[in-house]
Amino acid sequence: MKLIGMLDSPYVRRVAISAKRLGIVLEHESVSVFRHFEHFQQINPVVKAPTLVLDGGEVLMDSTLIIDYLEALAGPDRSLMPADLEQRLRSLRLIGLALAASEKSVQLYYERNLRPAQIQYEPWVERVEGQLAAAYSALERALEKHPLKTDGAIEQAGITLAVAWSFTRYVVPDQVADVQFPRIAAFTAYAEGLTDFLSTPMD
Ligand SMILES: N[C@@H](CCC(=O)N[C@@H](CS)C(=O)NCC(=O)O)C(=O)O
Repeated sequence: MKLIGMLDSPYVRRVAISAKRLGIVLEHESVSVFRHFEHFQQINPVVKAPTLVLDGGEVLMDSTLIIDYLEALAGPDRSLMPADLEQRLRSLRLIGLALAASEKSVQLYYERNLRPAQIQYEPWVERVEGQLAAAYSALERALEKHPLKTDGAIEQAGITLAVAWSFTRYVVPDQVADVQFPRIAAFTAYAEGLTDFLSTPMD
């Protein structure tokens, strides 16, 4: 199976790290949705990263759906999601917030780098900045209540949270600071030191 997309995308990176944690080997092709648009189009006409090309030629997209497929392939014993309902709910909530934070960071990045300055729409930018701050504030509060473990194997909530924070700090560093969100920053520092993160660098 082939994972298509650049690791500077939080969605591609969470799939790549999850596959490693699930014990699934993926071939990786670093194709950019911008610089290699036409090549990407030939693989997936919708040009969305990540794209997963299965051995039989089927094409999957959307990180959560790709991870769902990889989870099913790996089997329940290797799952990165807690089986316990209460813990699963907590994980799903963290993942939802971290994905929203990734999405808002992408939107700000696109706004700043793709849209000409003279047609930027400030009320939209402010709205997205507020949503980004709200997502990280809720995540920080959630970690205060229930810290993520740093002494066992990292799970999907931890992977998605750390990947999101590293991405936001990379693309819109003015929006978030470690001192504002100390628990998220500390957990990300721990995660970025793990072998599966170190072998899947963002840049
Ligand atoms: N919900 C999707 C989001 C994927 C996404 O938006 N990826 C970006 C790259 S970070 C992309 O494909 N951008 C090109 C575009 O949307 O045209 C997922 O989880 O995979």
